[in-house]
Amino acid sequence: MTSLLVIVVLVLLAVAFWQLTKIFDLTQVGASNSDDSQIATDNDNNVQGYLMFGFLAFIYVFTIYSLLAWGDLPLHTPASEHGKDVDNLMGISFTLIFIVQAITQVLLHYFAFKYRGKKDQKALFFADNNKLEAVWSAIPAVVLAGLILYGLYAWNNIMFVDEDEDVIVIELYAQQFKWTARYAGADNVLGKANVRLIEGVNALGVDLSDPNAQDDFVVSELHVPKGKKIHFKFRSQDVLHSAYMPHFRAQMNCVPGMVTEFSFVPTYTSAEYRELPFMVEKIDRINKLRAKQSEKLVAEGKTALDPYTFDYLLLCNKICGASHYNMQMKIVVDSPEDYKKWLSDKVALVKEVKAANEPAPAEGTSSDSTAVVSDTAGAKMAMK
Ligand SMILES: [Cu+2]
Repeated sequence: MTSLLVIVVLVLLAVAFWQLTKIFDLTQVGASNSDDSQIATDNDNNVQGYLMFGFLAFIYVFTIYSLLAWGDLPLHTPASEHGKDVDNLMGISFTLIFIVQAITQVLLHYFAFKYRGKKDQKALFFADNNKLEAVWSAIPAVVLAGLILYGLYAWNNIMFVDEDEDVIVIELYAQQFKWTARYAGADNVLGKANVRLIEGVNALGVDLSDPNAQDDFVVSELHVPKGKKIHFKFRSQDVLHSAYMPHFRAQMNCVPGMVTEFSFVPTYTSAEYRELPFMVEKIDRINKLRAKQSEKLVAEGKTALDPYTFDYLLLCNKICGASHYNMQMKIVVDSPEDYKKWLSDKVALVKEVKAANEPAPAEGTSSDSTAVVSDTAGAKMAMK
């Protein structure tokens, strides 16, 4: 709010200054040897020409400064098998953009300077040149076609899931504003689900009568084993969400009424990723900032900040409502042994629902409002 006020004040000051100069100009009317002509002189054109060069220098200095100051902020080593393909594609695209922009900006500013206005200079009438147009159309067409073909090839490789392949099937369920994960269990097939079946503990609307649903279980922290292909199926309860797992270079929209998919193989456990040199450095840097901030907080009598530890995250990458920014779930990549251990104490959703419903004989009054339904389920659980 303060910054907005500052901007408003600055704009008003600029307007006031501009009006003052106009008044000043008007007071000079009629004064001898004053040049109030609206036509640019050679001197004006020279100034504008050199300003073009100044702006060119500004673009380059700012680009170099940005690279030096913030160049280490983007995501580093990918934590999935296909991640390097995405990074390659990104790297090639950025290199091309960088080279093309470096050349075209120099040309643009140089020609603006070279052909700046001069007294008595006449513009040359130049209709067209077919050869020139063919060259500058063909080069971008060939380069872009190459990029697009490579991109399609990479995307098809990433999205291909062999039906017979040994994968772990997990459903990621999006709703305002949280994620829930449903594991397909021992049969590795998710039971059917429908938003109309949402009731109490069964917050994902799983069809509990479906044989495939009998071993499905639901968790609020995603665990996956390293080195195994995970086949995610996404659903959304309400609006468009987007499941974004930046460290795995994975993103897929979650669309109400349909199931979308994405699969990848994690290549580093959470513990291994924390030990990568760039991550050790990053954690260190963040913790130094936090320590500094904590000192300030403690001096003010507030609680100090917790030290930061790295965790993989599943984020929402579609602005889906007021708490969108906080729609996230922790992802833990375990070693295969740890994953097995984690799996061992998971209770099937069917059992959970049964346990929640046991002491309530007067059932069957379903309501359209899930909030009301879950309240009664909560009450039922409390009664137990
Ligand atoms: Cu969302």
